[in-house]
Amino acid sequence: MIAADGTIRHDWTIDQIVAVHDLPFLELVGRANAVHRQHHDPNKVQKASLLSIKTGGCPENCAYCPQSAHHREVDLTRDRLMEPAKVIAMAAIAKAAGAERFCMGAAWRQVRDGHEFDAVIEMVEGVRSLGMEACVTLGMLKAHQAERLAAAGLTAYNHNLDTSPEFYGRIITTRTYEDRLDTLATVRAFGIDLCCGGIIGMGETIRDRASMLHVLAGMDPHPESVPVNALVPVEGTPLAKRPRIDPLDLVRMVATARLVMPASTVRLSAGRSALNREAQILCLVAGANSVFYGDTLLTTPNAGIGEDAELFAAIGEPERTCTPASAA
Ligand code: SAM
Ligand code: DTB
Ligand code: SF4
Repeated sequence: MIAADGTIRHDWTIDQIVAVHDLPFLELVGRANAVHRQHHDPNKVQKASLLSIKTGGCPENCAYCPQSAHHREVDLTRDRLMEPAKVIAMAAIAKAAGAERFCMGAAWRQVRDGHEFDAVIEMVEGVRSLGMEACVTLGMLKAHQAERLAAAGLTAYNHNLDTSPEFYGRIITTRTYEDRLDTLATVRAFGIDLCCGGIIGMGETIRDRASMLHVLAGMDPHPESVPVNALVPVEGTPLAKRPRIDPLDLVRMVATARLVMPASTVRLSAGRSALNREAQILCLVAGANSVFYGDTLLTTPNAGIGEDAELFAAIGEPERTCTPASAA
């Protein structure tokens, strides 16, 4: 049968990944949970906070994205790059609310040298000096820019494949899959962790989902972090009318990602606000071990902090339920 036994492998075939994905549901979740427990603390869920540091007006035409300048019908206010001091203050607030990682997103096609990139470097340094992990997603970047980000202490760079190589052309035509892979290789070359995943619910097949996981699992090492997003259909984008996915499809995707990349952090990302508490917990059982935390993602609503308090109370967060050192 399929050797999804927790061994780190880079030679998965698409057919094997489809076979894993299509296992009977309880078998799949059971196996994913067993592999998850081999590699991770089953009680630990990392909270990552997201902030859009530069919003809208992006020259790329990603069909799902409210920030693309091509989708003129979207109701979104463009915003210039935020001031570093403001961003760092927001990171401190997120830390106080329990976030361990702070992720900053800019609606850029690529990084350009100059005062804006200098400001991003200052943001990364500021977030790191708070003792938080820092992640940025800025589009494509060049070697000397990755080098500067690494020197600033950047923990991870987020750059998603979004979907399979086969389906990609139906979603984005302004940049190629190869461009994405080149950026990922550049990031890797400077020792920055990769945060790389994709979106389900855009009209792709199960084989497309497996094919995207095949590209990710073929990377050596695997991306340290793999965000699994469910499409948030936004009015005014070409994918606005896509139906929401069945939550159990998201569970299957999470479980499959866990089985083919046993040691990576699997992040339950966009689309969480459409899941009830129990569906989210099922994703955590199936191997997700991080969530985006905070009322908004980049431009769309996330699961609220209030609902998340209920979620975390239900699963019993060890670090919160233990007696704080100061009171011992
Ligand atoms: N411009 C940069 C880039 O694309 O590399 C960074 C920002 S971009 C918004 C980051 C990721 O958010 C995208 O790659 C995509 O996977 C995800 N995303 C954007 N809009 C989404 C939506 N409506 N639903 C789900 N995921 C979305
Ligand atoms: C990722 O994979 N998902 C996050 C983060 N990386 C940058 C972004 C989700 C964006 C959802 C749509 C929005 O809020 O604009
Ligand atoms: Fe631009 Fe990123 Fe949105 Fe694509 S996903 S339109 S690159 S902000």
